[in-house]
Amino acid sequence: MSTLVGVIMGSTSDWETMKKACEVLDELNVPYEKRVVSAHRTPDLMFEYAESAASRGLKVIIAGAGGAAHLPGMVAAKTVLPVIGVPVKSQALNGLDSLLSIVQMPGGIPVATVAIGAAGATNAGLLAAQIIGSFDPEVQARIAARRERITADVLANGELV
Ligand code: RP5
Repeated sequence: MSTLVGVIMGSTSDWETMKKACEVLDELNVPYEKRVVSAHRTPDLMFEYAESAASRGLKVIIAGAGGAAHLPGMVAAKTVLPVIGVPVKSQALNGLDSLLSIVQMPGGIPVATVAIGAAGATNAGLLAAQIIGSFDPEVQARIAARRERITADVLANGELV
């Protein structure tokens, strides 16, 4: 299968968080690519990546960044693909800066923003897979099976003694 999801992040320092999205995509066998694309350090690359994403066959972009986290919003401004934004936990403000930078988009250019940090990155991977699953029944079936495993695990271990 061709690459369907682009996972990009502002810095290699974001990888510790963003690898959670990739782990989910690996688990669900959704083909993806991953690379550092910085809104501030490589702005031309960011525009080129966003502008060419749809014609290269990508269906969803997951973009993670921290601090002045402009990457998801600027990528969303240059593509009509759905963009999922992951606020990476920053040192100075624990990711609140990242969250507000990503979530407060002007009407007309959406970024689907998830929670700060690892849980958000995991959910970004799941959301991307769910988008792919809406037109790929095999991916959707793997997501449903994953949900059933989570539910069974809680039911099996939920009794506190
Ligand atoms: C952002 O600045 C990156 O997304 C990263 O979260 C943050 C810090 O980057 P480094 O200084 O660690 O490269 O652009």
